[in-house]
This record gives sequence, C-alpha cells and structure tokens, in this order.
Amino acid sequence: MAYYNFKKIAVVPNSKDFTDIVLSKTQRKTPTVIHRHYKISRIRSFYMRKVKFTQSNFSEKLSQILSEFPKLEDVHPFYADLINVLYDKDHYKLALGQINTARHLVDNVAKDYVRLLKFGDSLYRCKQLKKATLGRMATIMKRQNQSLQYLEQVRQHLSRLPTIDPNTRTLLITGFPNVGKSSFINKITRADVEVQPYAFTTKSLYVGHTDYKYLRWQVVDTPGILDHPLRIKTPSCC
Ligand SMILES: Nc1nc2c(ncn2[C@@H]2O[C@H](COP(=O)(O)OP(=O)(O)OP(=O)(O)O)[C@@H](O)[C@H]2O)c(=O)[nH]1
Ligand SMILES: [Mg+2]
Repeated sequence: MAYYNFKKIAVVPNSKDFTDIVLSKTQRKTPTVIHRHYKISRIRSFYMRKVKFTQSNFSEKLSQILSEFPKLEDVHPFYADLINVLYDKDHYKLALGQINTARHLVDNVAKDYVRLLKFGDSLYRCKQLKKATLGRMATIMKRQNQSLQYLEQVRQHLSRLPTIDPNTRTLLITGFPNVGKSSFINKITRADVEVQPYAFTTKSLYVGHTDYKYLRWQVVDTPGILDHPLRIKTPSCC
C-alpha cells in the first residue's frame, strides 16, 4: 500500500500562476541573448532548448500533482471512502485525469514544434515558432483552471483533516444528533470538542486517544446522523 502524507501536498496554483511560474523559470534558466548573424543551427538549438525546457517544467510540475494526491486504489479503503464522501470520487478522478491529459498535450505540442523548429530558416521564424509553442502550452493550462482550483480546495481540506489511523484499535462514536457524543469524547480523552444543547453542533471528525485496561484506543467523534440516505457533498467552489 502506497504511503501518502495528506498534510504535505504542495500548493496547487491556479492556471495563470502555474503558467507564470513555468515561463519565468524558462526566462531565468535558459540563455537570453541571440543574434541574427549567428549560424542558423545555433539559432534553432537556442529556441529548441527553450521549448524543451518549458515542456519539461510543465511536465514535472504536473507529475508532482499527480504523484502527491492520493490514488483512491492505493489508499486504505477507509480513506478512499472518506475522500469519496467529502469530495466525490468521480469529480476527484476526473480532475486528476484532466491534469494527466494536459501533461500529454503539453508533451505533444513540444514534440510537434521542435520538429518544425528543425526547419526554421531564420531567427524571426524560429522565434515565432517558440512563441506559438509557449502560447499553446499556456492555452492548455488555461483550460485546466477548474481542475486546479478544485484540487487546491481538496488539498486545503485534506490538510485540515485529523490524522486517523485506520489500522489501530478504534472507538467510533456515532448516533443521533444531540445525544451527548461530544460530551462523551471530552470526558474520556483530552479532546476539546464543542458541546451545545442543540443538534448538529459537531460538523466534522474529531480524534482523541485514551487508555482503557492497558490498551490504547483511538476515539473518533462524528457529526450526528439521521436515518437518511448518504448525500454526496462537494466543496463550495464546484
Ligand atoms: N442530562 C444529560 N445531558 C447530557 C449528557 N451528556 C450530554 N448532555 C447534554 O446534551 C447536549 C448535547 O451534547 P453534545 O455532546 O453536544 O451532543 P452530540 O451528540 O455531540 O451532538 P451533535 O454533535 O450535535 O450531534 C448538551 O447540552 C450536553 O450538555 C448526559 O449524560 N446527561
Ligand atoms: Mg457533537
């Protein structure tokens, strides 16, 4: 089973910031001076390098997102279910799928334009080809804005989830609203969950630990439930 640290996923920038980060890196890390009287092979390789460098940066950053977000097949079934309930499995998979597609599209654009650059016959034409490549890459990323924003919301929410170990001895406190679940966890663990004399006070999962008969227990407080079918909730942005 793959190990994921839900708290350590890097920030997912929106599409504009994403493109700006990558393009400014290209600007900083590749040579910037070229002259018309240089040999054409040198001019071509100058621009090819820019295209390839940008492509590999886009690719790297997109791959990082794909590897850091947990794959539902790899995580413990408890977390797979939790992610499904919190963020909707289909929406989640679709967003990651789109990021994967974007990565392939960026790779293909780079491949196509490097091929064209090989036949660039002037500095002007090579420069235009490079400009077109980066423009197309930026357009591909622009279309990913919704997925990126959704993933950022998921990341922020995931990082705030309590750390629940699905493999340890667990006491799960569930039941109707306002029956004293939170009062109970507060009594037996050091958790400090809000208690109020009305229903639906607790809106999220809370975790505490306690020892009972020399055994350590993980105690999870949950929101009150009524006998209703499960309704999938998605983050407010979607
Ligand atoms: N009389 C009595 N009242 C209790 C007891 N335990 C809790 N209460 C009261 O019941 C009310 C609800 O307590 P909570 O602990 O917030 O109940 P809950 O099940 O966590 O409620 P939700 O989180 O909204 O589902 C509070 O006003 C508590 O003071 C108990 O043993 N006896
Ligand atoms: Mg409660």
